[in-house]
Amino acid sequence: MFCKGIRGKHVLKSESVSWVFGLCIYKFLQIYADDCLLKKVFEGSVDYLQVLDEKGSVDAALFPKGLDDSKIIEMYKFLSFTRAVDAKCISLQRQGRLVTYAPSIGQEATQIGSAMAMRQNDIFVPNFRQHGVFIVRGLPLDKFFLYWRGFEEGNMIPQSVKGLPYIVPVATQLLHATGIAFAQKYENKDSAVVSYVGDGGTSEGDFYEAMNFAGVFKVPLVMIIENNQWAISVPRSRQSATETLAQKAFAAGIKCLQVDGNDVIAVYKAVSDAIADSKNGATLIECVTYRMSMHTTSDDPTKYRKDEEVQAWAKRDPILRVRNYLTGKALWSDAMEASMQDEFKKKIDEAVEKAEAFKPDPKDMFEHLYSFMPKALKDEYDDAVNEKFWQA
Ligand SMILES: Cc1ncc(C[n+]2csc(CCOP(=O)(O)OP(=O)(O)O)c2C)c(N)n1
Ligand SMILES: [Mg+2]
Repeated sequence: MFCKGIRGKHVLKSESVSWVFGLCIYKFLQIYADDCLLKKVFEGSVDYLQVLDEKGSVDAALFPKGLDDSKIIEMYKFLSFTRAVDAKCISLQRQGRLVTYAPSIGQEATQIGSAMAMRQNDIFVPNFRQHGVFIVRGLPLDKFFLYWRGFEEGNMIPQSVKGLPYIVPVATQLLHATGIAFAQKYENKDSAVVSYVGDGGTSEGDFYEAMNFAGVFKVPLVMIIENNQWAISVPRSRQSATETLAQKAFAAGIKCLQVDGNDVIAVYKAVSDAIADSKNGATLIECVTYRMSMHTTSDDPTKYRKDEEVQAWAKRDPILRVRNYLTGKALWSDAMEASMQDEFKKKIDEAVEKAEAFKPDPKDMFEHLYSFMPKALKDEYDDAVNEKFWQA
């Protein structure tokens, strides 16, 4: 590095000069860079909630206060009834007695847990698969069968149910839900809105628009993503590159949580907490569940998913784990199960009979579109109300 100069003094060699110069520049840049480091302006994480595991054991620290065994038995009955109704609908459709049907088998905990968390004044806004929610909220069962037989009369939801009708256009219901939630706040009402969307629905513009509005106006909304891993034949992995669907809430500035959607107690707790906090704004809850059956009765899932996947999820069945919990505490027996199933069968058969006896009024096809009837329509109407027309 050093060498002897002409007068015998030690001087720096020229290559050493450039080395030291380089070091100075590096140090200078380091100090400058430290000064200019990007500041973190946002950081987020998503919590995951499970209370009741696959074996039926509960996490006592997370167990919701005030949830007693009688309520868990009630949950178990609703879970089982929803599955019995689903099984009946598939069977009826295969016999040509229902038009089409979208089963909820495997997703019952998400629906029953959330519906039981709602207070009487809360309003729910479904898509096309929330049968368990309608059941908990008291939709007369014959109306349910009527709708799935293809009669819109079945989709006229009684006021007491406090829910909107089934709706098929994916994610459009979220805009209605946000608007209704805004109205609750505007009118200073003590009620929240609970709405549902599938994993596929979270890719729709309506989903983001609804969340954005909910965030800005801090509306009392609980938006539940029923992530059943499939949107017809499109898997969750092709739906979004995000690790969770819950984190989409960050973009709208609303709270979020991911929940074991096959754990009715966790869903109940998450939705109860979100409703209790809804005066402070909306929450997005992703319930991780699985569609054990077909998308609808027109679909054949064996064409696009592996049986091993279905079998793995069967071990996480939402009903089985509640039954394990109850039998573990000697609160349920085979005899109780058998008498419950008999009771279900009777109830379901009566409702099917009533729905099948329904005679539509042909006038209904004409009466809801115009305030006055144009001539061409009036001619058709006259034919339709004429008994002989139908006999011909
Ligand atoms: C706007 C719109 N696009 C497409 C469809 C056809 N469609 C009906 S259900 C469905 C998949 C929905 O998947 P997801 O949101 O995950 O709900 P899931 O059926 O799994 O409950 C599609 C594409 C539709 N009904 N509406
Ligand atoms: Mg889905």
